[in-house]
Amino acid sequence: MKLLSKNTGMLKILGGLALLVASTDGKPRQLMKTMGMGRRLSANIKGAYTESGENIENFRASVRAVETGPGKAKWTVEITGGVEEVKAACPGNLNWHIHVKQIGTKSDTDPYGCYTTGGHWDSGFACGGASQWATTTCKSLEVGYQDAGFSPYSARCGTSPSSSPSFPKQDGCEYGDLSEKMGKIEVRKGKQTFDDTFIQPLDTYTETSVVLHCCDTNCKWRLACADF
Ligand SMILES: [Cu+2]
Repeated sequence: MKLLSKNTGMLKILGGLALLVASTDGKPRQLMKTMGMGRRLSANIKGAYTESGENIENFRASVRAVETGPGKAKWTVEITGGVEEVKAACPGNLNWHIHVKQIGTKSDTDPYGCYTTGGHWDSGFACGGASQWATTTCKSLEVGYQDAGFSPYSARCGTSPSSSPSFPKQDGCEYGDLSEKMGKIEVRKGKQTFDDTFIQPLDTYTETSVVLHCCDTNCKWRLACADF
């Protein structure tokens, strides 16, 4: 009798668990999103185009992000092809940004359309040199890129006095300025991870793109790109 009641109790627990799983179908993901976790972004880069006009068709890289908490994400960049060719063209590491537009019309001199993606995502008006608002609103705010007379970007981006591990000096940067926030991408095979502590909910960026810049001389050359 005792055994029977024990089994019945166990059955009730199992039944309850089954009911709980069934009734919350789809909701855990929703709950995670509400808590600022689990949203994802990914872009697959195929091909690169160098400043000297060389098309590195075998360059392959993926750029992924997953939200890890409110305003936080972990980025993973993995380069899987074309490393030696890109290294030869770009001896330095690569800058990388979220650009505001997806890839548009491609051309002979822009075979991957990286120059059609607009400026950096900057909904917080941090106003770096390639901010989406660099020639419009940033001008009226009188915050120059490196204009010492006003408020240079270098004095705003990542200069918070806080040194808390959960707040490691990324505030004041453009949300899309991934390299200035977290560091440049090394040109090597394999995965590199970056911790972002200054980012909007990742579904903000579903209509944007990621652009990699060759940082040999001026970091402006748009080497490769892909839509998120
Ligand atoms: Cu860029």
